Amino acid sequence: MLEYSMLYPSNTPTRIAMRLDGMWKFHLDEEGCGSESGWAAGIPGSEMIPVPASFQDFYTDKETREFTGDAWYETGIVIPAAMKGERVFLRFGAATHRAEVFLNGRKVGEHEGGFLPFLVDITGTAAYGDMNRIVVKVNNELNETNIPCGRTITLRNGRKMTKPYFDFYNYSGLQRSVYLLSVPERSIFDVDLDYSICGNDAEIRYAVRTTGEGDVRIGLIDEGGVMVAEAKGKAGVIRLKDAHLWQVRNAYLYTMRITLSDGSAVVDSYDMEIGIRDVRISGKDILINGSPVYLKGFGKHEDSDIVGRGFNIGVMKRDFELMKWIGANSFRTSHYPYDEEIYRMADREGFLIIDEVPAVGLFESLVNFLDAGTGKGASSFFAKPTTPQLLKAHLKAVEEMIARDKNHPSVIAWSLLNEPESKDEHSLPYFTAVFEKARELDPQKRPRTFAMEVSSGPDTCRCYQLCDFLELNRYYGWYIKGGYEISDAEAAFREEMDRWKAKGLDKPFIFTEYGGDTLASEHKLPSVMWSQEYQDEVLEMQHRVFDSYDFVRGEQIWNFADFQTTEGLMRVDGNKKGVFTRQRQPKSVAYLLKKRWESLPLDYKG
Ligand code: GCB
Repeated sequence: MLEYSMLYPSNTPTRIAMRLDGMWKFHLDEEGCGSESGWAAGIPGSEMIPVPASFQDFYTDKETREFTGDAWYETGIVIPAAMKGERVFLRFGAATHRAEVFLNGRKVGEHEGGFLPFLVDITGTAAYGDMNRIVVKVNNELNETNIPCGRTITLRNGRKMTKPYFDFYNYSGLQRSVYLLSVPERSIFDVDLDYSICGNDAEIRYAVRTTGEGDVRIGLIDEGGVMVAEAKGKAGVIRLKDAHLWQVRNAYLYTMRITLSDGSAVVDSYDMEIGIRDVRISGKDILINGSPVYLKGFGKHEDSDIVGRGFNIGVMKRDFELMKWIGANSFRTSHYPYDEEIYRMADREGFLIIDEVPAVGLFESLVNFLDAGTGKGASSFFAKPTTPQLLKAHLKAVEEMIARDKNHPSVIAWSLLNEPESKDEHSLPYFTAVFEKARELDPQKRPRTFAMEVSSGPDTCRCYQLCDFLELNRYYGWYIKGGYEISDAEAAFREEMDRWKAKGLDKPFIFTEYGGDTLASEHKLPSVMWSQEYQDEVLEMQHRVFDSYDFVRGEQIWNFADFQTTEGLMRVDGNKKGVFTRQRQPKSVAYLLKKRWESLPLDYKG
């Protein structure tokens, strides 16, 4: 059980949530001496950097960009005297990949895992009505005991370097907002919600967890500001006549007002937007409110110029506008849970999210992630001395992700791993533990799945039966028989699909990755690989295959936009499989997708 509340930080009549974003002091610990040198009490130098942002792309020297080790951040805040008597926290949206937090020179908390929030209780350490110094040591090294997996090596010149087992740049730092948060001593800690829909009516089952006793009341307010239902007690059922359902690309959000009272005095009050909908899998159908949906959309990344993986509200807005323009209805948060603002926006815009835990790179690779697809990795990633620790970190990330995201109507499924080794005998117990954890923690029992690369095939994968629907990442026509061999690629693709079909699984399949790299600068007639013309041809072939199998119930192309990766022979300054450029302008394939997605009905094949 998490020791802190994962509720989104908002101001309410009883709570204060102050964003501490802005310019923070910053210092890279080149010598690895910060801790012994007392930087916890104040970091050296006068360098300033924006928070939130990745630190890598601001500077002009390569040593800073590629820095591996501890990056130290510092800021000063006056903690209002009015907060005394409340529970006071620092809340980090994410610190990649691990952090230690110090307040006025004293260590107040730490956290492992770079893509989920954590809180640090500073109630007893804060100087109220006075200046407080916050110092954060953020470490970006990769290993095999935390997710995502990779290695950290030391070059002959003594500098450290990360070798990710995954295909995105190891951006790091304080990449999401930091808050100073005060909540009452007795407060609302968590809420579980689950829905049943019956004709025009809905049933909302709720369970509120509090710290300390008190009377819990629930109010449900519609979009017009009218209180349409009320309930009393920590757990109960709200029956709503003529409920407005949250529908795909047609969202309706109620505000749920939760109060904790002592007699007539309200001790805590918290509002959150909820959407009434249910998600089920029935045979090959993915059902939202009982109606089949075909997923159209993207695997994405949080990635943009200059701020890297830092949350950028403008980029978020542009991305949603582009997804609406192209006729998409969904995305996967490949390969880690995104900033909370993105889920809130998806709730409003009616997008479906497959929420992915940062379990990527669980496939040892000799060069980097590319070997994963060739099956060259070690045969037992899940039987190493480090496996128990890895599993512990993985389960904790699942717990944090579900605690954070379970009440977003947009979140329809949990993707619990991306492209792991799923072929050896040791994978099954590991996967089973992860899948069971997700089932246990999710009040809505949403579908669970993991994304499979090509060597996890119908005859080799030992774990696909755990999935409520299958996610396939397939690059026929790109990594497999690209260019003039594309006709053989199609044949090989169909052979694989026929083998899946022969299994008679009666489950939906989603393509969570397909496509091919394309340089926005290249046109060639006739096509060659990397030209925009070839990207169109690959997609046409892949779509033709999807359309031939009725159990394919969704397509999320890789990737929404070009994104940064580690430099190497396979990547021309990043992965160029974007439908849009990194600057969010369309490649020609965007028009092909727009035409297709606008013409496919929502219940395609349903
Ligand atoms: C994959 C990975 C993704 C890569 C992609 C590619 O299978 O899941 O992270 O970026 O392939 O472009 O190779």
